[in-house]
Amino acid sequence: MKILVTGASGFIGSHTVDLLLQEGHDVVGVDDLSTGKIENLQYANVRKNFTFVESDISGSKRGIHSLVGEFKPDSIIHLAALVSVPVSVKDPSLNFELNIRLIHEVLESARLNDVRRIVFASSAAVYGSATNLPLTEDHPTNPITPYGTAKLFGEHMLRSYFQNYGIEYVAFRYFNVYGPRQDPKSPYSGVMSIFVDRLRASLGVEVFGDGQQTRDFISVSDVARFNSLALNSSRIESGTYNLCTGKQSTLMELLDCIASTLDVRPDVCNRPSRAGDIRHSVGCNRKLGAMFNTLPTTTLETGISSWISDIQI
Ligand code: UD2
Repeated sequence: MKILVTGASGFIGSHTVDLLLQEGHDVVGVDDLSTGKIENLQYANVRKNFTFVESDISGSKRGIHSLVGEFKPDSIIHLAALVSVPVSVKDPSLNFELNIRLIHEVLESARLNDVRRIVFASSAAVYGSATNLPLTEDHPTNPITPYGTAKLFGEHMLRSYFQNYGIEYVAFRYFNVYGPRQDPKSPYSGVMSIFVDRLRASLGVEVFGDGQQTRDFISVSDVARFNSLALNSSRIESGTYNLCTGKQSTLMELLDCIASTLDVRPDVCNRPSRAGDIRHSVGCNRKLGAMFNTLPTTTLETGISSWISDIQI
């Protein structure tokens, strides 16, 4: 199978590329290296079945149309995006370019080149404020930010291209993904990468609020596995799926787990709750399990300990 991965050198993209290569697929990865890092493709770049293209696929030079026309992939996994929710609020035009116009171009390139299937990185941000938990796929979608709204647009366009042109699709609503290669240095980084980074450097951490807020943390290794299943399963039911563990962890549980794995006593500074923070988030993964006959398997403890041993190698 020939697979095009957009956003290949990013956090989720690079793990997905590595797994697809291990499974023996021919992979073409494209990334403009604006947030992704070439070091993330260390394993991939020495593999014969991998081609890397450094390009901005939203641009006219080696854009998505020319790449899909040149490589003729069977499937595309579209992970290239503006990934920061706060940046989408500060710069909605950039969000429009990268998260709305680009999915349209990806779909058009697929239609014009007979691509069979698209896997798309959507987000739990499509739900907005939850009215009941756990979030199931039929929970109302009321995204609050330009980012969440763009992801919902992407899901609807995928459905429309499936209905009108027969292009199969899976849109995964990612919950809080964590693991190796997640950037801890941006002010918008996920809490796990910040905590791991700071505790490893014997620095204190900030906890916004009482630390009893909960999230559904999913390991990037599980995310890569489901991305591959969505691309490669012979039969799929096109649609949207929560990609989550179904387990709720409090921030303090998370901190304890990281601290005990590193064998440190965390120096915690309590801060007021972050504006706009949601209190609890957890997804239901029943639809995911029914489709793929498997569920995410990595517990928080094993995910954190394998992440930390990966950094220490
Ligand atoms: C995600 C987005 C965020 C916003 C939100 C909307 C990311 C990284 N974050 O936030 O931009 O769109 O969804 O629901 O995509 N925390 C600390 N200390 C820190 C960092 C975070 O206490 O140093 C807390 C934070 O206040 C929150 C929890 O940790 O209660 C998780 O934060 P997060 O940014 O990792 O994820 P989330 O789901 O709140």
